[in-house]
Parts: sequence; structure tokens; C-alpha cells
Amino acid sequence: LSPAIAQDARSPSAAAPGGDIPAKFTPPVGNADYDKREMMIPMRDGTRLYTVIVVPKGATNAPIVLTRTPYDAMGRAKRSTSPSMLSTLPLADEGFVKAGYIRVYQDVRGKYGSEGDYVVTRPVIGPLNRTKVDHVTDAYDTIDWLVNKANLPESNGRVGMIGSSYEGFTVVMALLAPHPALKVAAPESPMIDGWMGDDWLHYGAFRLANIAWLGGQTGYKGEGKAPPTGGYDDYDNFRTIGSAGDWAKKSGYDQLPFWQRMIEHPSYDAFWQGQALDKLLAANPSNIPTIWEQGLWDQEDMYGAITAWEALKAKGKTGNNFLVMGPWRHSQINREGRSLGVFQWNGDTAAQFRDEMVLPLFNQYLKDGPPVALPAATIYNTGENRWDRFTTWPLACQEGCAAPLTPIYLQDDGALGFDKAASGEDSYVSDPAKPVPHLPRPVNFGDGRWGDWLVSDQRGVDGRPDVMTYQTPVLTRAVRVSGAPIADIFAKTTGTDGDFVVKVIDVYPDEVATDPKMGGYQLPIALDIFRGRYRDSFAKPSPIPAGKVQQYKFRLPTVNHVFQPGHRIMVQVQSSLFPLYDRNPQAYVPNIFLAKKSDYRKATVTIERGGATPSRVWLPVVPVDQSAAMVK
Ligand code: PG9
Repeated sequence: LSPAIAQDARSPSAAAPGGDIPAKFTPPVGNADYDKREMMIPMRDGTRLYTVIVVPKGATNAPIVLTRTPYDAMGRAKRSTSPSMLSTLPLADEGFVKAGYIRVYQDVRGKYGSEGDYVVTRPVIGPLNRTKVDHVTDAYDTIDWLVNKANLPESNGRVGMIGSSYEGFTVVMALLAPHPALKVAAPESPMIDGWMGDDWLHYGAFRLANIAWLGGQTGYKGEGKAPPTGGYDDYDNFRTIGSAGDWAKKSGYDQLPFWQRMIEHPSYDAFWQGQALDKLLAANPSNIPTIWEQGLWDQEDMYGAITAWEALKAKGKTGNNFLVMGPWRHSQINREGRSLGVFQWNGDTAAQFRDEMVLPLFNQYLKDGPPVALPAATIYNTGENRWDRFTTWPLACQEGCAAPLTPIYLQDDGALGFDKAASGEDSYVSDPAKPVPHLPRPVNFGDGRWGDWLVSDQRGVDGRPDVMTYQTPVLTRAVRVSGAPIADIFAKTTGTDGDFVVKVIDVYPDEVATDPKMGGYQLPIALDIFRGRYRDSFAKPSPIPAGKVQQYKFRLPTVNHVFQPGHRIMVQVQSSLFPLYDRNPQAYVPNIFLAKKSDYRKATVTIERGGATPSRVWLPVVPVDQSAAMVK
């Protein structure tokens, strides 16, 4: 140690008091072509929300695009540290940047830089939200501040909102009582109904895959961080522990208020109904031009966008209410859309959505750009690998469409066909100790397969004794399906509760010359799960009478697909899909979240075929040539 340094602690050579990390470090961005402002925008209750406003240098009269997020506004607005606005903002913003927009990201209350209390998908003010603020008021107050020239002189006073998933949910909330300056909206895979089919449950079956999200979101104030979890194989982690409630207890999640609220409401009661945004939209339909986006293989929010679009359509909103469904996983719309799993699409379909649909619509309403001729529904044709632009959608449905649904029946010896069999049954043992995995084991929710799992090859489970497989002969002509199939299963069980998983699958030819590894691939085009206790009422579950045939009828996700000649149509039926969904104990208990280990029982499930109880899937079969229903 040099004596001179040792003597004088204030020498520039000595470490500074407080250490080497300064409280604030802001390297100059050089000749940036933008100005990034961090603001605390006051809401009506005095709470201030952290907002990042990125303004192109020299902007005047520029429109604003707003995203409200629980996922770190600062991080969302920072793809890289660069003097270029294009490189700084995320890929999905490139079109807006090139068109001269002001881009705004805001932390929702209680998250990251924002003040206030965070409430998971905070419900609208009312019985489920006793405060005086919600995302409707926060969006309103934010827009009011942004269009005030004193705050943001560069703006033209017009705002569009965009965002995916939770960020899509905040867009939809803003539509319930919109600020007059909100001129256009793009909810992308928005969370609309957490019980029916988005994020938390599907027709009453709980999605274990989402449980860690809650820890990351609500375990700690401000910045999110996921609490520690257990072993690698989530199949074993969840199977050995018992119910979702047991897992939550072991992981400390029983301390989390949203978890406590959720397990009090396993059924579709006022808690879930009061938050269902399709219902709230139908009661408060807005006139704001809205483009709804959803992935055809969205593994998180498969239900919301199309249901909300349908709810508005039923209220007469047609000229300003647009649906786009692409060949995407959840939120893929923010990234590249050239492929999903092993499937390659016709170019970057996500960029096509952003550049050819969203941007022109935003330009029209925010910049007086030329009017855009968006069709009512733009849906990727996953069998012919191209976009279809429909003047009306769906092409076939139960009531009120140009074509009815066509039943395809489960037949003898694993056959599937348009003729009803005389009679017959198929039985399998559904054993909660050996549930059917949703992906080949080991399954770790963070192993990188989550995003693509809905297009995974179902041969992974085909052939298991507890998976019933039915398929048509090789098709000699193409079969087009355009709409939402409906599963309609008649079954009895030795248990008093049970789940039904139904999949509609496109089976590739045994040999695919252009891509040999695709030979025999079983591509699910629509699948979902239904919890049997809800067969008569979603709000009031009831035990299944053991040994008595019951009907399980539920809508499957929307498809726009052509089964090509040489392919087959397949339907699979099974009683678990694990660990994605929690297991049904198969013995009726009041609350499956709280089932005890001893409640889980094997059950023999018998699927009925033919006669008065013909298990079938109602398919939206229509002629292959639909050019008359399409915009060129
Ligand atoms: N699917 C996520 C989510 C949304 C809302 C509630 C819970 C989870 C998301 O991607 O934001």
C-alpha cells in the first residue's frame, strides 16, 4: 500500500465513499434522432404513473401510440441503447417509428416505476373493485395528459393504443369509456375471460402452466421476479404434490392475495363473469375502429380476441371492427412470424400484420392517411399457407351462417366419418397417477417448448391406452373447415367427475417427398379441455352420475384450414392434459383447487358411438373454393 494513498482517503486514487456505482448514470446518447422523456403522469386520485415518451427529434403534429404494461415500460422501450429511435424501440414499433409516431409506454399502477397498488387485471370499478380507479380511468387520464399541448407540444392530439396479452387487456379496458382523443385500437391476444379460455382456466380446468406468472407478478413490489420453484420435470413436480392448492402452499403462493381470491372462485361465478371483457364490451360497445388480433395456436390467450370481436359484431359493430387471426403462438405478433415449430409460413406473417393491416389503419385515423379497406376478418389459411380476407366470418356455424356445422362421427375400430355408426363404445382407464402429458417428458415450463407446444406432433401420445384416436381414410379430395368446431362427446364414467380433452388433428401423409420427417405428422388444428362438472352449468357445477351417459359439448378454437388430399382428419379424446392443466380427481369434491391426495381416483371412461348418443365433432365444413366470400 502506498503510504501517500493510505494517508489521504480523499485522494482521487482512493475509492469514493458509497462505492463505484453512482446513484444515477446517464451516458449521452450522442446525436440521437429522438428524445426519450421519463414522466410521472398524475391520475385523478393523485397516483403518478411512470411513463416513457419517445419523441422523434423535430416532430410536430405527430400522432401518439400508447401501450400500458405490467412488464416494465422502461425495458419495453429499450431494445438497445442507440442514438437511433428505430434501433431503440422494439421490432414491433419499426413501422410506427418510420412513420414519425410518438411512442409511449407506461407502467400500470403498482408496477415498476409507477406509484399505487397493483391488482392483477384490476377489474372495472364496481363490486370487484371498490376503489375509484381502474384501467378505464387510468387510460383516460393518461391520454388526457398526453394530448395536452402543454405536456407534449409535438403531438397532434390523437392517440392509438396497442398491446398484446396483458397489454391487450389494458387496450380493451380503455375502450369501455374511451377518451375522445383515442381514435383507434389494436388489442392483440388480449386477456378477455380468464375462466372460459384465457390464461387461468379453460372451461373450468386450471392452467398450472400459468401459476409461476403470479409469483413473478405479485410476489414483490415494483420490479417482478419469479420465486424459486422445485425440480426440473414439472410433470413430476405437480403430480407428486397433489392439487394446485397443495403446490401453492408448498411454494408460498397461498400468501398471495390473487391466488386466495382465485381459489375462492373455482366456478364461473360473479367474480369471473364480472371481469369478462366481452360481456362488458357488449354492454358498452365503442365506436372506435378496432383491429383484434389472435394467434391460431395461441397457447395463452386463445379465447379472447375472437370472442370480443364476435360480441361487438353482435352489437352491430361491423364497419369498424376487424378480426385478424394468424399462424402464431402467443404474442408472436411482436416478433418474426415466418414459422411456428416445424411449420414455415409464406413470409413474415407477423410483419405483414403490422405493416399491411395495423399501420395503415392507425395512419388512417391518426394521420388522415388514405382509407384502408380492411375486410371483416383476415384469417390465415393454415392448410394452403396464405391469408384469406373474408367479408363475413365464420363461414359455417350452428346458427346464422351461410352454412351449418357438419358432424363427423367417432366410429368403430378407430374410424372417423360423416356417417353415424349404429352403436358402440370405447373404454379407457384415466389414472390421475399417470396423466396424459401435453408434451413428451420431461416437461419443464421454461424449457423453450411452451411457445410452440400447440403445433407439436400428437404421435407423442397417440397409442397410449388412455388416448382414443379416430381417423378418416386418406382423403381423396380437399376438405375445408372455416369456423369454430364444436366437440360433442357422449360418455359415461365410473367416477363422479372427469375432464374431456378433444383434439381435431390434420394427419400428414405417411410419406412427404419434400420433407420426409413430416411423414405421418399429427398436427392439432384445434384442441381444448372441458371440466365435466360444468356440463350443465358453468356457474353451478354438479357431480357426474357414475355410470350414466352424459353429454359434454363445448366450442373448440377457431380454424381456417384445408385438409389436403392424401391427408386424414383425426380426432383424439382423452381425460387429462398435464401438467398444463391440473388433474381432475375424478371423485367429485367441492373445490378441485383444494382436493386432497386421497381424492384422486382412477376412473373407467366410456365413449359412446352411434344411436342416440353419437359422439362427434361438429366441423365447419364448407366448399374449398370460398372466393365469393372473400375480398380480393
Ligand atoms: N398471458 C399473460 C397474462 C395476461 C393476463 C393475465 C395473466 C397472464 C401475458 O402474456 O401477459
